[in-house]
Amino acid sequence: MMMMIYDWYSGPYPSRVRIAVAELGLASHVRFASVDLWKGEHKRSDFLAKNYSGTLPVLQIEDGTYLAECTAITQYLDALGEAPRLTGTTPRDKGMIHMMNKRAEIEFLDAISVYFHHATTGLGPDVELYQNPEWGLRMRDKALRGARYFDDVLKTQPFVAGDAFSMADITVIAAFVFAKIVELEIPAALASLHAWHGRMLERPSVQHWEKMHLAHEPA
Ligand code: GTS
Repeated sequence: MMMMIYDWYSGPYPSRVRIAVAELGLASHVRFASVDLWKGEHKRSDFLAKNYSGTLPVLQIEDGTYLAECTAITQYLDALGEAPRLTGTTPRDKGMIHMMNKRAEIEFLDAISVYFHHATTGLGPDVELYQNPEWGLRMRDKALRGARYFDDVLKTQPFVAGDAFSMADITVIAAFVFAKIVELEIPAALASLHAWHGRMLERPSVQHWEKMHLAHEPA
């Protein structure tokens, strides 16, 4: 089985799928094709034909089908194994992971993304055709509220969706990746969130992602 992932090596959303691939031991089954966000390659018609939304990453599976949306891609990859490891097995866990993953997107990761695209120079004037700085700043505040929420969650449980590592943890890891890029400081007072993040950075999948990422960085 061979699959293709269209992404950009340093992107926070792409990191979600790269970490999922590493968690699931699927690295030998994927190849990567680079789509340069900074040149706006994701908004060109050839890419839009693969993903209507013009976002990365996109997974192309063996029959040629394109799958976009990190959550959908992660669910697909997780379903390839004998037992799901990132998206839950019982109805309760599946529901809880889906909810917490969606919260991690809406309240944290997506909010940072909107801040980046609207209240900073984002991908530059050739790509950012409409910016609303006030909305961007509102979303920065929302992201910080989200960080406080996840800190509360992690005071009483070891992982974002409960007792086990899941796709929801990966989404919050990606929020930290994006926060670093936009220099959004996650307050040190959020001790449970930072302690959780420290544990996440020790996971082989996250370390593998870091290594792949550094390998691409210009010297
Ligand atoms: N909901 C999508 C998903 O979960 O896959 C969002 C994907 C997304 O926003 N990807 C970013 C993108 O394509 C990539 S990155 O910023 O994380 O590198 N952004 C480009 C744009 O113009 O919005």
